[in-house]
Amino acid sequence: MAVHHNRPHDDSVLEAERVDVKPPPMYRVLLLNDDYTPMDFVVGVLQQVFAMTREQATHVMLQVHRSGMGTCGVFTKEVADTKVAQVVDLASQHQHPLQCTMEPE
Ligand code: TYC
Repeated sequence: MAVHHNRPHDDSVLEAERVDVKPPPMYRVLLLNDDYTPMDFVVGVLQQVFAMTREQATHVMLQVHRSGMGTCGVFTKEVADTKVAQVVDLASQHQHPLQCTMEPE
């Protein structure tokens, strides 16, 4: 999408500024299964960090538990980085081996 943002409609500027607006790269945040992290802890983390309802969080937790991996959401890099760090910090604080990672979409 090319948007002519700062170009006045008169001839007061010699060079029009062209601002190229495109969607930012997106990253998928993934949760990994393990044998030790309690299910209710995973559900709580998904509710806190990803603003899921208890029902949504339970659905994602069970998907991860059954298949080994699951998607928490797709975000811009900054937001994905922050959420991965929040999950890793919470798991570490409670001495759970829960792993969270991200991949480009
Ligand atoms: N497999 C864990 C258990 O049986 C639960 C669990 C689910 C752990 C999802 C991690 O990302 C995870 N207690």
